[in-house]
Amino acid sequence: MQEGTNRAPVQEEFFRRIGEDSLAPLWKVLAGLVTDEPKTTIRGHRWTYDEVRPYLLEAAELVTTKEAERRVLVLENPNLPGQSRITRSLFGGLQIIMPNEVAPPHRHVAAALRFVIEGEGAYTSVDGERAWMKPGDFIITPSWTWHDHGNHGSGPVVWLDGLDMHMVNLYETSFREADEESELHEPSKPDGDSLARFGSNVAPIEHGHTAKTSPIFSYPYDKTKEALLKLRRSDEPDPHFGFKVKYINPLDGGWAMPTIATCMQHLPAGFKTERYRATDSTVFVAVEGKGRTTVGDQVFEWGPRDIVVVPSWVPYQIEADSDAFIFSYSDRAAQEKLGFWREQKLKPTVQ
Ligand code: GTQ
Repeated sequence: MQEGTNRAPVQEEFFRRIGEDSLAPLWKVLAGLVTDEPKTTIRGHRWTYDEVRPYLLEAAELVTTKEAERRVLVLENPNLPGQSRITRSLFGGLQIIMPNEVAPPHRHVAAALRFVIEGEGAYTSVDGERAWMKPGDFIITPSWTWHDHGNHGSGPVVWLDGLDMHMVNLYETSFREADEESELHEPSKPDGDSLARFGSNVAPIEHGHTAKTSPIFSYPYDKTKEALLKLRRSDEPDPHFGFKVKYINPLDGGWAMPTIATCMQHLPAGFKTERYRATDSTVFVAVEGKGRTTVGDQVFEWGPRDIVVVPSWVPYQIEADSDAFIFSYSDRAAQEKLGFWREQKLKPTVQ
């Protein structure tokens, strides 16, 4: 048919007819499917711990861990309400467990990270080994491992959960199992067993660890902080990262988890990173220090325990007013494996 004639009614009728046979014209949707650059559906956002903590304590009054299974307040990206997403691909939530409570054992294909925010005396158990939690610790629950949590301390314990279930669900590969028989699994291994086997740059000669996740599942904060402070003694800060380390799987040097990338970063007081962007929308949690993060045209002030999310491909800068330690997680580990991940180190803007 010639261009210029009014083809709209004929086209509409055609679309309707092919629609009945489960067909659709690509040319109507192509630009939205294959975009020139990332068109993020999430928004930058900050949750201050001061505003969330009272809700967590209220939740602890309202529902038991037994009823809730996991007593978590989901950090919902304000652009994606009701979807339990902090970024497009990742879940974020704050879990609270009160003294003498347990969260019962289950396992699922989705993997979780725990980043400890407040309190001491709680453990998370992974396939029979307990990791005792301290603020700043990064702990992994690998895919399909039994896990339960408990609090032997005298106050509430709160941690940030990061899960990859949206990736699992994208591929429609979710399985889950709960142990209806028992409220908790008694430890079958001594505390610190994984760190003893794999945490000293050695591994048992026939260790048999074939899982894709690091055999170390607890990365204590004091060790990570010490590594960063040692870097600071001998190196200049990187203009875009300050001092930044990635949590690695000691068996292959890759990311500690197969889907989720995790890092800890140190910015000395007064340091401001240069503009940077990458395709992995990222969740940042301040452990120590105060400062602000500029995300496109948004500015978020943060202090200890505050959480900031930065969308894919939006330039951002982090500025520290006092010595800062910042944990972060994103889907970069998955993106790299698929060949999707890109970054751009932007030049300083001329004033
Ligand atoms: O602790 O097992 O935040 O299964 C969401 C789903 C935590 C957990 C969450 C979970 C868990």
